[in-house]
Amino acid sequence: MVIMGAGIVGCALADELTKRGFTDVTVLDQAQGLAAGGSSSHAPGLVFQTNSCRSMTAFARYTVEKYTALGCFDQIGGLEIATTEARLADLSRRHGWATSWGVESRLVGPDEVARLHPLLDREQILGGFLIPGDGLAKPVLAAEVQARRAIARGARFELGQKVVAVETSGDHVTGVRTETDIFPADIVVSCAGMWGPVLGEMVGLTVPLVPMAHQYAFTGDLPGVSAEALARQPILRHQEADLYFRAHGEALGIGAYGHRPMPIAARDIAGSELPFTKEDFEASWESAVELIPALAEAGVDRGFNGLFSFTSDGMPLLGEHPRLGGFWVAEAVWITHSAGVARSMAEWIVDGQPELDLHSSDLNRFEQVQLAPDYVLERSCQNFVEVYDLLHPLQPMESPRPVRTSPFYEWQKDLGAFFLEASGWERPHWYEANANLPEVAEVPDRNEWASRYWSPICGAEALVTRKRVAMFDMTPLKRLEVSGAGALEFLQRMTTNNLNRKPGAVVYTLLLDNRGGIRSDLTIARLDETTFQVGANGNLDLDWLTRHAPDDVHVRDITAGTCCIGLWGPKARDLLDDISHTMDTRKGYFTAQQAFIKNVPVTALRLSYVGELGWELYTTADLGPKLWDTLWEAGQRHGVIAAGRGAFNSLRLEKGYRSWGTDMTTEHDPYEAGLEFALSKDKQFYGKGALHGRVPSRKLTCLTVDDPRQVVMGSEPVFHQGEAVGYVTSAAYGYTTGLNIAYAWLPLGVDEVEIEYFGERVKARAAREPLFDPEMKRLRG
Ligand code: FFO
Repeated sequence: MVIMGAGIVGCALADELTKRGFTDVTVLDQAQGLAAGGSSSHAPGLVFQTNSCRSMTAFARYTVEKYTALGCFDQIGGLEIATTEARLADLSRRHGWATSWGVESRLVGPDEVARLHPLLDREQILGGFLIPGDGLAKPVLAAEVQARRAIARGARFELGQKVVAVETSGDHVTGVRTETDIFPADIVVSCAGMWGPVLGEMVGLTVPLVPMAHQYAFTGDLPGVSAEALARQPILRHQEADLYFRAHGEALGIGAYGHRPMPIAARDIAGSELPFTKEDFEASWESAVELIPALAEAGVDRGFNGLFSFTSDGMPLLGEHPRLGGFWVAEAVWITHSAGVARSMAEWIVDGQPELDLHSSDLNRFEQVQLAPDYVLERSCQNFVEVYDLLHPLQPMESPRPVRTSPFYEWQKDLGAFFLEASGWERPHWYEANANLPEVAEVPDRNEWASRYWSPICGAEALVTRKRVAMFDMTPLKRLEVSGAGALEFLQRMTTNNLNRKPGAVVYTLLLDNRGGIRSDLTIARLDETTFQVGANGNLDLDWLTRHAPDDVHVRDITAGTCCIGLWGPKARDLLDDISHTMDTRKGYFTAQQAFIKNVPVTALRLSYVGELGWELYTTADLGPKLWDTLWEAGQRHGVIAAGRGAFNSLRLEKGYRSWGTDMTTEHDPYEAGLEFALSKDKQFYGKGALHGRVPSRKLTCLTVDDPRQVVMGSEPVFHQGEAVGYVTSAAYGYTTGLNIAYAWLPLGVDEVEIEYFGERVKARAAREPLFDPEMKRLRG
């Protein structure tokens, strides 16, 4: 194996791999030293573990644990402060994440903040969030220590070796060529940090990261403060001013994100420390002095603009090249996550599957449009700007938008759609045209946070769906066509349920990994003997199936060329009977048929994620407008409405349908997730062996929250008898049932719980699911 890059990620990975007995490792770097020349060389080493993302927090926890054990970490604590009410509320939300993800932390009052950090102007402080386990990593030392451990186990480090090419044969790597040597290898891991795009280009791989300069300044010595006293103060974040602080002897280091984004193309990087641009620091300095008045006297001694990697969604890039076997990437990784990422990468490479769910860091998570250089640049800059912003979980990026629109977009705009974006798609969340529905008045009010990116219209749309009929745009749902002589055998091997049914059958089934974890849940329609239409969850499904497909099977992404309307509600059949003579609307639940709806040929799947009678109606994109128009016109006498994602999410939770990536991931098996009904006993399938003898100790649990106004958003910690025992996955108010629903991962047998929400404990209790229509009268009607 060759690792390209001896920064902190490359060194940590060499350590983790050799620890697992994988000792034939060579680490190359263009620089003459370890952690020299790249981002690791200048990283100030602050490790704040708390992150909205579970796996990111897990990466950071391991980094703290490991570097502490290796003597490369000062656990002096991390302190985040609030000077506004909004930020204070946000700190309690962050405290919730830390609790959910198992990081000890507490909220502290202004006096304690002042005691912990006496330099702060006490008057401005409303409160703080203290994480005792946070602190300072020593990046260069950590790289050296881990490299030494790897070397002791047989790894080689070849410094001053600049990679000029990656050698390949067929669709696999065979080695790495440097300016002077060739290093044969079956596995090549690019840990080149912000040079990742350059190395990716050598193998036709887009590595969608953007190197950006970020300002770091050293103050002069602070008057009357000892280095010992400063060294005891926790690392500090003042997110409202985009600032962070640490001690350097008798001075402070100040990191600033408040300035304009300063991106640079990877191929143009000469050194990773650019000259300090003083004018960009002025506003940050003012804020710093305001918070820490003693800085006025200390002044700025020097600074630099340090380069490091940003991505379009703020997450790392981990995984294997989609088309070149053996070429792996672990980039856009900060010091904070370095050891954790390395551990997961080593598990992935050695065992075939990491223990943590990495879908949100997966290199292959992006849609093609999200790899456009302009998109990557604009979103990454936006991420830089927002890095410390107080972000609502539903808050979308404003540009570039719109990127992907369905064929129904013009109608949606006419109906006053409120759009949010996912995977580049514009998705209506509700339609202002529905504001006059009398049902709007039935929708209960909710707390301020939960009312953002929401409207009571969502509730009215949900109610009308259950009473009459609604059109949902399902175009963004990832669709694959799997075809060829070996298609059935292939899908039988890859998925858990039995697909050997007659053409016209639809099956709900799972993709598992080799540890029995859930990689995805799919609906698969057998259209003819050798053609299957797969309803999937995203690009990772395409990637996974493509990787495993034999030569006689074709896996094709048909999402963009097709479109889909979910026509659901008790009147759906009447509506279609009025306009289609070729469609058999009595054909059973979970069946597929091809038919014409007036002039439009459709593939109709009788299933519904919202739990109502109806069909997903697919046609080609060119016929999308005609399909919408036809259904809309015919629907008028049945009181049809267009309905958005807000209603959709509430309806599916009432029906207990899981959403992959939120409710369950590779960290969960089908028994825990309540999906054992999708496992076939009669066949072998990928991951089946790993399920043998599993006894679940936790369960995805349906909770109802007592207070209807406290609609939680997901990731909140759940307490049982005063102890944090789990966390919320998804939640929504159920408009038909009148129940405030939250799903949570909890130990078996836990009943009465409390959810911590903005620092308050909200009572909730386990409920028998599904909450709506357990007899399936609607769907089978
Ligand atoms: N594919 C399609 N066509 N439609 C979808 O809504 C979705 N999904 C994901 C990905 N693929 C899709 C899958 N999630 C059910 C539950 C979850 C789903 C899809 C469907 C469902 O109807 N479950 C029935 C199964 C009954 C049976 O097996 O016969 C049930 O549990 O009652 C949207 O996210």
